[in-house]
Amino acid sequence: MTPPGSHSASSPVDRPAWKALVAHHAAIRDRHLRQLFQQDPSRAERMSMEAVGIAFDYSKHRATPETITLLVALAEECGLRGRIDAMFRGDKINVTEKRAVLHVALRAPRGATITVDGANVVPEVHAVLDRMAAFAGKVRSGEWKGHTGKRIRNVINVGIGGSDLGPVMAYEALKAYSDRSMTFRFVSNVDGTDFAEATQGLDPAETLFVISSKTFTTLETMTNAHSARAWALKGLGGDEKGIAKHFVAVSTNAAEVSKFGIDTANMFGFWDWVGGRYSMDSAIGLSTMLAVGPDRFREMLEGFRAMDEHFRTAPLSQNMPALLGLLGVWYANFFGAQTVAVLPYEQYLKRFPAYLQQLTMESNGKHVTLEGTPVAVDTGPIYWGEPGTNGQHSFYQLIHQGTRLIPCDFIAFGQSLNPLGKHHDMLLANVFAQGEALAFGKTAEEVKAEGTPDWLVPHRVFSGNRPSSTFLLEKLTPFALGSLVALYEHAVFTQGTIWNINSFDQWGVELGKVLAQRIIPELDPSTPQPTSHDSSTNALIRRYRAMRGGAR
Ligand code: G6Q
Repeated sequence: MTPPGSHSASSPVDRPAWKALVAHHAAIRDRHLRQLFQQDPSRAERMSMEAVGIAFDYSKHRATPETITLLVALAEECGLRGRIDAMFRGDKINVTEKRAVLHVALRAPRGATITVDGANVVPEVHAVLDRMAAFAGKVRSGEWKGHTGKRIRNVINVGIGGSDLGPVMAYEALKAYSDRSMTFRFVSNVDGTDFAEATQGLDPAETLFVISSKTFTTLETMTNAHSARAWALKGLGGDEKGIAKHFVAVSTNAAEVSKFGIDTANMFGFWDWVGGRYSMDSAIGLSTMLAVGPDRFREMLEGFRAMDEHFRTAPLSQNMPALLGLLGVWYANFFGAQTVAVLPYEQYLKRFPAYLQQLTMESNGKHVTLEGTPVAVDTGPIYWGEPGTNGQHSFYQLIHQGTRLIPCDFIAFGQSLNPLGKHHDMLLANVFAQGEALAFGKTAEEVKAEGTPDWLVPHRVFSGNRPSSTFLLEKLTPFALGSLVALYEHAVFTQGTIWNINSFDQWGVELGKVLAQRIIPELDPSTPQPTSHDSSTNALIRRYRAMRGGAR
């Protein structure tokens, strides 16, 4: 055991490039983006790149080409290249769970070979995709009928965390490509309201439940799945045989799936080397495939794969996920930025920030290194955001004039999926304007020159020098969505490598789960009052028991 407070030999702070970055930061931290742009007329060109259909402008960062060189050197010293190879090779890099990390295998081409424990996993991946496609085809065409002979018109995905956020986000993102004659809903919360609202107005005879759970033991999902079963049975006249036509499972746990009463012939599998938050392109994406069809789903996989190939092969100085990840390290560890705002100027990406919150924060919210010693530097920043332009009329004030430094990721598309008069020009004008305003601000002189009275000048000054990335893509297609998600997946991986942490476990979610299991029986007023907790928890439970009364 290394004593608390010490850090492991592989801590990034011991790397020569880190030390060089500390000195470099001291030299450039006060330089204003106005100055940086004035000094280098080719800055936008030098500090931008394009890959996989994504134009990435990182010139509005408080960084110079030298910063990038040093960050890339840091990545090299931290062994990013080797880590990428290890992940793609199927090494068990998730050391605390002794698992390979192979979401990249989910989008590998049919003929590829990726070996885990001596077996090539790619044929299995494609076998599941083919089964999903056959099933989705039957449901979408109406060939798959419900128990009473009606066709399936409603699909409800029941899952939580990684088994919900990806499916919801992808459904919303690709809604324009979805079968509009079908209804898609998502139940995740154990709060009964979520279930009640998701089933509201639907006919059980036309409803298919996709129970999505890697473990098939998650409290929320199993509770909702049992309520779904009861709801369906009631609607189908209590005939147990009806379940087979209205329930399918996505899981790695065949035993629990059959115990629940779902025929494993209607189960779509995946593997322990797919982390929940990296699973939207596995069978967990079944609801996505039902919505947009197998061809569109495969286009999405192509987008993921193209970004995988870019990440695997591009030099780090021209590697979009690596650069995005490294810029995150630059702000988190050198400027002390606590958060990153993700601001898609695309309504269909409204759930993208929520999706990224899990991807980034569950992956890199870690306090110890791979060796189990305390990390010496801050790890995963807080991700948050809302689509533009809505956010501009609320929290952008703090980004522009508050005291905190909040790097922003702007995401925008050249074409609208719903062209409507001048709307899209207005949307894009706003995203460009925000990046410009944040970077360059408005000086006191400029404010005064507009005839502003002296007393009001300080209030109207924008200091600027607030950094942002802009990602500009042609159009929100399934391919584009896949490439964007993979971009962030690999940026997270890059950061985890620099911090020398395990981005693929999530022990931090365990304690609350265990305690909840302990408390559930204590809420029954017919049991003795619990006294074993702290005085606060005991009192809250007592109060709830009184409120709850005999109601059930
Ligand atoms: C993701 C996490 C977590 C998980 C959910 C659902 O990386 O592990 O969010 O996805 O807890 O788990 P199940 O799919 O096993 O129900």
